[in-house]
Amino acid sequence: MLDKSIIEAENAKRAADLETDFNQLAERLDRKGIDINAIVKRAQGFGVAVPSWGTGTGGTRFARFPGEGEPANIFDKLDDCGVIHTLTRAAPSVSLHIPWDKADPADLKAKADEYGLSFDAMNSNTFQDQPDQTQSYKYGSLSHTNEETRAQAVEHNLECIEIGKAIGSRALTVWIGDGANFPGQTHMGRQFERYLDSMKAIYKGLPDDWRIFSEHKIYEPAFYSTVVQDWGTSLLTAQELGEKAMCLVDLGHHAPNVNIEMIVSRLIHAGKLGGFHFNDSKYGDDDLDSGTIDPYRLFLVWNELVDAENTPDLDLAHMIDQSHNVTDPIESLMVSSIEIQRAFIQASLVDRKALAGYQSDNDALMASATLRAAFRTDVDPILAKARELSGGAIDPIETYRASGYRAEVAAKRPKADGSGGGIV
Ligand SMILES: [Mn+2]
Repeated sequence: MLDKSIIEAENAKRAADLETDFNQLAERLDRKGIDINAIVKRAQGFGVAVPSWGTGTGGTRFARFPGEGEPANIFDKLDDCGVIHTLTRAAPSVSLHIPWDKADPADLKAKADEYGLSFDAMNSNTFQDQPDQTQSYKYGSLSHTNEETRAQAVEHNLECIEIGKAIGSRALTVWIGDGANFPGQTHMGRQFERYLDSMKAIYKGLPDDWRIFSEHKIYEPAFYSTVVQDWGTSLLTAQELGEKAMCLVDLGHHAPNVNIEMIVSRLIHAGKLGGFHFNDSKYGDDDLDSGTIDPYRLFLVWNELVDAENTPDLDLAHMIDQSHNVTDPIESLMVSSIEIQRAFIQASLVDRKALAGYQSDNDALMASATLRAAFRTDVDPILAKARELSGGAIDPIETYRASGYRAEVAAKRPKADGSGGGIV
C-alpha cells in the first residue's frame, strides 16, 4: 500500500500552482455561467473499472516483453489496482477475468476492501483452452458445432456468475472468439443460431439484479468472419435474450473510420447500451491507451453519453480494456482513467441549450464550434482539484514515481516469463 505521506508531500509541492490555475479557470467558466465547483463534484463522482489483466504487460501475437515487478496473481493485481485508485480516485472498481483470476471469493473481497475497491463486470474466457477442460475451443465455443463443447462453454459462463455473486459483481461480459477463417468453413446462419441458444442458456442462470453484456468485435482471432462482428448482431442478441441483456461497445472493435458515437446514440435509442471498454486504436483492435490517438472521438462518445445521462434506466458500466506493451501498466492505467474522466468533464461543459438552437437553425458551423469550444477547454485544474479533494494525488504519475512502488514490488514478486505471444 502507498504511504499516504508521499501523496501529502508531493501535493504540497503543487498545491499553490493548482490554486492559481483553478481560480483562473473558475473565472473563465463563470463568464459562461458555469459553476466550476459543480463540475469538480461531477469529476469526483466519476469512476471507471480497471481490467485485472491490464496490470500485467500485454503483448502481441509475436511476443511479450514483461516488465519489472509484474503481478504474479490476482492479489498482486488488486494491489496494483489499489495504487491506481489511491492516486487517481477515478478507478474504484476492478473487472475480473475467469479463470485467470480464480481465487477464494472471501479472500478477493478482503483484498479489495483494503483499498475500497469493488468488483465490476465479470469476464468469461472461452477463447483459449484451459488444462482441465475436456472439449477444445479451437473451432469455437458458444457457437461450436459440437453440443458438448457448447455445454462446457455455457457451464463456464454460469461459473463466472457464481463467482461474481460471491464478490458483489452484478454483470457478466461475454466476448467469444468464434468465427471462421475460410469462406464456407461455417454456415453463418446456423452458427449464429447455436450462439443464441447458448446465450439463452446463460441468460437463464442470470440473477434478477444482474445484466449480461454482449461484446462485438469485427475480426480476430477469426479473420474471415466472426459470429458477433458488429453492433447490429450485438443488438439482435440483446433484444432476443431479454431486458437484462445489453450491448457493450469496445472502442477498438470497429473498422477504421466507423462513427462510434452514432452507434452509441443508436444503442441508447434502443435502450440497449450497457457499457464500454475504453481504449484507442490507429489501425484495428490495437488496444492502445485511451485518448492517445483520437481524443476528439473519445470526447464525442462522451458527448452522447452526457447528452443522454437523464435517460431512464440508462446505467452504464465503464471499463478500460487495453494492452500495455511498452509502458508501466500502472502508469498507463492511471493516465487512461484520467483521460476518460477528462472527456467526460469536457463533454459536461458543452452548452447544450446553444447547441440545440444551432441544430434547429441548421447552423452547422456554430454547432460544430460549440462542441469544439468544450473540447478545447483545458480541464486539468478541475481534474487535479477533484483528486486533491478526494485524497488523491495532484500529479499521479510523478507521485507514483516518487513512491518507488514499482521497484519495491519488483524486489518481492517473481520474475515473469516472457516466452511466447501475449494476449492483445
Ligand atoms: Mn473488450
